[in-house]
Amino acid sequence: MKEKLEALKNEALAKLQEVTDPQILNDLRVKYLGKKGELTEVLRGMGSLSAEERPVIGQVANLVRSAIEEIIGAKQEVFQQQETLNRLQAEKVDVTLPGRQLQQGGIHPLTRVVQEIEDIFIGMGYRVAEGPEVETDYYNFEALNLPKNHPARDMQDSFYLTEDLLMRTQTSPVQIRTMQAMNGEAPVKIICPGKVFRRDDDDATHSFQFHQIEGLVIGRNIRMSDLKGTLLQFVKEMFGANTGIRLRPSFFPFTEPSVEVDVSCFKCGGDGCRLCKQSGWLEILGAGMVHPNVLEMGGYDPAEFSGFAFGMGVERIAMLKYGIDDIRHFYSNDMSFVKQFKGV
Ligand code: 2NM
Repeated sequence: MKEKLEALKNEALAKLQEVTDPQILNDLRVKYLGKKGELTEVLRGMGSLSAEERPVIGQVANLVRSAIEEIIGAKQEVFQQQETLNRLQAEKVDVTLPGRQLQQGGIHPLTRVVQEIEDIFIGMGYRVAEGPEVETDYYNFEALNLPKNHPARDMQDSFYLTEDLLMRTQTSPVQIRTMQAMNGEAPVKIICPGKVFRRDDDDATHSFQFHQIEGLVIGRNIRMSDLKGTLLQFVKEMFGANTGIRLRPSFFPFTEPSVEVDVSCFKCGGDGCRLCKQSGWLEILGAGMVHPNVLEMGGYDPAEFSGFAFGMGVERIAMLKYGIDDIRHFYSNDMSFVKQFKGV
């Protein structure tokens, strides 16, 4: 029996020594050490041994078992290390490869200018109000004191959707809606940014769709000097502390009196240059004291309340500020145009 065990050990060790595959290793483990394995098979014969022989053979059997277990253990260790190495190799990352290129976005110049203007007026206590781009004739014209026969109401100049609905031609309808929603409460201090639409042929300085920001203040004893001081403060924050303004008489149906507001050229400081066409001034705002009829339609008694309003074109300001020579650049989705403004 001892010889049998020795033979079993030698055979097992020889075979195990050569194993290169974990699956075969496991098969051999079952073959020799398993419940129905060859060692168990040999030990089954122990019953026929004498009392003196039994412990001796038992010891040999244990040595055989541990010798086989040891080599299996050692092999398992090697296989595991190999597997780890293989996995590391397979998962290897070349950290020197160039990274995936991320496109850096930028804020569109129109958005930038709108945000800048909003921030300045928010800093002066204004709220931002928004409203629909499709308007009724009433809010877009009637409530703004544009009489039925006014040339601006010509079908040729606006995008009419029905007899009564059109794309708003200015953002002032938002101001009428806000006034009415206030139920005669004062003060009102709002700016209304947004898209407006005019039926125009596009060229370098005209677009059928552009952006406006209009402002409105209503209260008791609001005067022309409040308008002047407000706009002066605005242009100083927008174009620099040395900027001045100049008011020229003008006409709008919704304000009386009305003014055009020029800003001293922020490029030459008023000396005259190409940007201001040698005049030293840039025309960027329209403004005036809110017409009594408009106050009334907004729900304010003109005997008790007064107000000022102003409006400016966002594209025009952006074009002056960034030296853009064609309004169509804003809408062309040309990456090389937009890219110039990233990080600006
Ligand atoms: C401008 C110029 C002058 C204006 C007037 C109003 C309202 F709603 F109060 F009547 N909103 N905006 C206004 C006045 C707009 O844009 C050049």
